[in-house]
Amino acid sequence: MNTKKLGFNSKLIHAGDYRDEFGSAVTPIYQTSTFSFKNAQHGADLFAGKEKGYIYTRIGNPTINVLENKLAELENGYRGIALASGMAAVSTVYMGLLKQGDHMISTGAVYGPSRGVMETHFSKFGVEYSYIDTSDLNELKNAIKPNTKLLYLETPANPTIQLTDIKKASQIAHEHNILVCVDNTFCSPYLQKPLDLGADVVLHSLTKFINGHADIVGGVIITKEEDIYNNLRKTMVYMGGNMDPHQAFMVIRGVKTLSLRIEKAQKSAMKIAEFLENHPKVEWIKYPGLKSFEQYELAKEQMDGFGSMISFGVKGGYDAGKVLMDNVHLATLAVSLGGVETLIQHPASMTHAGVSKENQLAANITDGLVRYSVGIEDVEDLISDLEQGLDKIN
Ligand code: LCS
Repeated sequence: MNTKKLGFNSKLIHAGDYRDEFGSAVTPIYQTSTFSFKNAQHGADLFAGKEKGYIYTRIGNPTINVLENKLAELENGYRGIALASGMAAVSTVYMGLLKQGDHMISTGAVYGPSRGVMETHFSKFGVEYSYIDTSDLNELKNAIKPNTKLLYLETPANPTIQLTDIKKASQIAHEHNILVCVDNTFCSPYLQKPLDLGADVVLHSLTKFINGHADIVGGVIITKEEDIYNNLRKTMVYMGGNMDPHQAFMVIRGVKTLSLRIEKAQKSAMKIAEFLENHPKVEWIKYPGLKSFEQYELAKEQMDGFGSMISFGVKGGYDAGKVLMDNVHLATLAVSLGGVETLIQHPASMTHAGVSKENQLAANITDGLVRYSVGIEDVEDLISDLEQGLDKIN
């Protein structure tokens, strides 16, 4: 079926569809590491690229391909590459697009390990980097060097919820022949389509909203152009960060309800954000849907909804935040995000603990910051849970 012209929800269900010889309505799991050749010539032709078909699961697999095609269509991209984790996607992008002596500019408040792997591993191979506030386009212009090859954006950023204007930042980058990659994990393609806004590559931790059920880890890279796709596909195959067929099956199942889950969660997030904003024990709050959010206009323009990630600080800093985290019962105290269950965590000591204190503070990841990922429980229950937790703070 040609699904290109269908609406987003129809694509969620049908894009990438594959029917096996039995007409299975749901994509089967091809749990195999290798595929037999019809004869020696067939094998040689597959390896030479003269014939299309499957060879070995690290290189390609029918179940994984369904997921890759579905996600590429949802992001309006050329093709997708599924990987074992979001971090496999991040490091494959760095490995494929950067070489010794190249420079990368990145949002300072990215997911901790996306920064950590650059600072501790890619630096060993002579890759240079600048972590800046990419929401400030002048700062971005000033950070560009003759050897800058990649602009790596995360918007909304984890965990500060700071936004970067993808369209304008991409224009600036392209004037200098710099490729743009956007980590779209916090939005999913339901809320933001970076390739339509000018980015060259988009990636996700599928572990979050796209799978949505906190039961697998996975990642994907989607490119706009064929040549970048070919480069990154080869990088993935050589580095070996491929997804497993069972993982792919789980994500194909999970993503079908993406819009239903996000609609429900973001409606609740708006109510929770309003509750927190008006609570006397809350010192500050960042949620793109609040009129008080500094980048509210950009959020309305760039995103198709405000999402369900909230960051806030309680009066009394970390000690008070700790009391809250230890006293909520419906929200689970755990890292990760974007699942059907609400999660709460403390970035400075958990997800971003690998980032030095100095760099945390430069990126506004303060000790008092608590991150809240809204799930699909009843919003009244979530608010009561927060209310009784906040009451425990002196
Ligand atoms: N990009 C973003 C924006 C993320 O939030 C994460 C994980 C990754 C990439 C890496 O994906 P993974 O390898 O875990 O699939 N973020 C996490 C977080 O905030 N808490 O726990 C994991």
